[in-house]
Amino acid sequence: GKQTFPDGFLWGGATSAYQFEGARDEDGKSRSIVDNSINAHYTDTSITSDHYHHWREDVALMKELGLNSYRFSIAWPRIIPSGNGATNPKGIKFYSDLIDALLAAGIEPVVTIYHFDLPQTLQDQYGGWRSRQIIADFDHYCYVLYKNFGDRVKYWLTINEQSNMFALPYLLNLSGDESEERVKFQMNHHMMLANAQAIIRAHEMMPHAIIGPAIGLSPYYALTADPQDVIAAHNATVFRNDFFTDLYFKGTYHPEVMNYLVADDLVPDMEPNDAALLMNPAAKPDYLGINYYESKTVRAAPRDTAYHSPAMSVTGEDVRVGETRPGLYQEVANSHLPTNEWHWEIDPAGLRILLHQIYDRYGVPLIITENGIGGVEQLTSDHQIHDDYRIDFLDKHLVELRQAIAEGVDVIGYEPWSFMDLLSTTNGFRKRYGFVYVNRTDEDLLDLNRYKKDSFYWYQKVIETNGMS
Ligand code: BGP
Repeated sequence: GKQTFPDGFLWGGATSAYQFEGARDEDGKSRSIVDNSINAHYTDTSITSDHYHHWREDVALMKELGLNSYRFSIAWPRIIPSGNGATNPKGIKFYSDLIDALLAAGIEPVVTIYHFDLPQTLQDQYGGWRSRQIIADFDHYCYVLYKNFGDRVKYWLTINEQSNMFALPYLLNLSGDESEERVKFQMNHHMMLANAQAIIRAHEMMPHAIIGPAIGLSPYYALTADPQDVIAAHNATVFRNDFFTDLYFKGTYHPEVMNYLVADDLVPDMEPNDAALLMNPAAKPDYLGINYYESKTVRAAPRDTAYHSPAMSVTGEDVRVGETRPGLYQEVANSHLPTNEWHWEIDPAGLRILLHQIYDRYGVPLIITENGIGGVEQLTSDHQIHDDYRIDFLDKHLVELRQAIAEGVDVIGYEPWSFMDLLSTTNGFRKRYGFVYVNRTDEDLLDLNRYKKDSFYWYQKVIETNGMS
């Protein structure tokens, strides 16, 4: 018969605070930069799935689904509304109650510390991640979390998808213009230092904690066997993957990226102790969270090709433009792969390829912190969602995941995006990812009732059999 997954494998589902909780302005919470900037085209950000008021019911659904883990994020502006001042007791209580309910249901919390939702006040005060001041403020926020939840939370994720600040600049109040390249590398440098400090402090305060970043990664393929295209795939891998993961695990700037930064006058300002902090063995992540949605394909890009940021449109229409770094690579479509409704390429084998690449390079445990497919869905008159396309997508990815594990890659868990429908970062409620449907549209809140989709029953079986089905 088929192999199963390792004993103790974490079966979960993922969400993030600003996409799921709602209660944007309630109980002392202040606004984050994404509350204010995301999805103005579609829907407001005030209610989303209203998890803040439905959390007991939502945890009961997790239990019914059979989850033994659940990835969610804590909203910094709910915990410390001023960004760097007093702690909000109501914010602490919300997450404390949630964590207790999860543990009582046999569900291990996997907590993301930062999922795009920087307090707006820090953006206004000093430019947020542009300033070194953010490192101390982030450290204080981490201290508050560890102190309040460290006794009960074992699995921590520092910063979600730092790599996507280059792909989705509006997550950081940036425009994606080439003139912002330097500031992006500067922000990235500050995030790396904040990440290192968060890990050191976690190891000091919570000796049993397991902590690391969650990053969005794709394997990069060459469009053809022309060696110039193969080099382009290497370049893209270095710039979009290894650059970030080397800083996390080796504490050093990849030399090819550094050469490029020097040549283009993009080297971030650094202080003398930065290198020691990044290379401190106590700052090394215990594991790496990987968000995987698709592979990418590139070809050579001559020096005189126009620069293009990988920014995806927030209007959600078919306007994805391939990222182009002149002289290095240009992203193009892969004719071998089917696509979803938003032209994201569907590539289950890409997950296995990526896992091998990362595991070969760092040899650390990995956890899939996101994987999934979004689609437009319509509730039937008897409250069903027949999401066969999601079952097919997830099933094929699990086959590849299981094979990667059989081939020796150490993967400890799978947290598909998303446990329940929530606000899509790029497409509002038009694009749904959940195992559970939330009855609302972008325009109309309806009743916010929860309905189990066909994929809910499928995933329940998967978990019951430890991945056999
Ligand atoms: C990742 C984010 C998630 C989630 C997911 C789906 O980049 O970490 O927050 O939104 O992508 O993306 P989207 O909502 O744009 O389809």
